[in-house]
Amino acid sequence: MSTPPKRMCVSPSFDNSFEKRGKKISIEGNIAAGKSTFVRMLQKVSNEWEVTPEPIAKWCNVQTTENAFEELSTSQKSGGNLLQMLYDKPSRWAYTFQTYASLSRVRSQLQPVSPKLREAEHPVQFYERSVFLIIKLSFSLLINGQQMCLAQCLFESGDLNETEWAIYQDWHSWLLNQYESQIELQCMKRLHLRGREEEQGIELEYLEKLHYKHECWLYNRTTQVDFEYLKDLPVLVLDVNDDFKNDKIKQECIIDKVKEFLSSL
Ligand code: UDP
Ligand code: D5M
Ligand code: MG
Repeated sequence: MSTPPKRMCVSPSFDNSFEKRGKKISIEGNIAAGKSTFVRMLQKVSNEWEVTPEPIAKWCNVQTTENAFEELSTSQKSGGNLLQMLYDKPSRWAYTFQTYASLSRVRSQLQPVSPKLREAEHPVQFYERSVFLIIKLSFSLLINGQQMCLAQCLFESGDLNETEWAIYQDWHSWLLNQYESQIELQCMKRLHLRGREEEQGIELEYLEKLHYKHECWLYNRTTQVDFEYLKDLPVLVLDVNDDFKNDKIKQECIIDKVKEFLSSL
């Protein structure tokens, strides 16, 4: 079978010019670090900025055809809750979860660019975790998560066996290849504050492991990555140890850092 083209049905000149102007930024961070809160804040800053939240609704209600980003209450859910299944029995569901999380992530990240963004002079797309990377929300002790970190943790804890891990790495690298062109207690506190039912059994140890993975991946940059160039991608580290959700001054300070970072790219 021939290799499919990397991009389909696009006008090369128009698409190129958008790709030249546009920037793609991924917001990475541990569970409950504040990524969703952060991207909601970014969405309001500029008409030229668009955010793609994590498709969590898809994982909590697998059969839904509704908005993949909108969390539903327990009574609204009718499909299988894969996130709950993962936390209830990781050894059974980790692989299924990784497959579905990757698929839904890639699908949401390949949504066509909105006409408004296409026309923008300096368009920026922010993704809440992604196959691309850059901004990391950080705490002083525990820092933040990406697909690979999360999957690797599940392998190291034995919830993905060697064969599953090998298969996962194989198709994860393949997917990246196809699409590459286009806490400490604070974290735990936020996790409980958010009160997502599926996550109530998460232990600090798991967040600590994720923190360490993120440190290696984005700060020390010692994690083996799929492509050499990923090692050199610029990373902006934002300390969100203090509450920024309810603090306008802190928000302005963070937004200034993001703008400065964008103009340096
Ligand atoms: N949160 C907060 N102050 C902040 C950032 C986040 O109180 O400065 C809360 C937020 O309202 C939520 C929880 O922390 O209840 C986790 O945040 P979010 O869902 O944004 O985290 P994510 O898992 O997306 O990183
Ligand atoms: O993450 C949303 C929830 O989904 C949180 O409980 C972690 C979990 N999650 C997300 N991606 C993965 C992968 N790839 N493996 C395991 N668990 C995952 P939040 O931090 O709220 O955005
Ligand atoms: Mg989130």
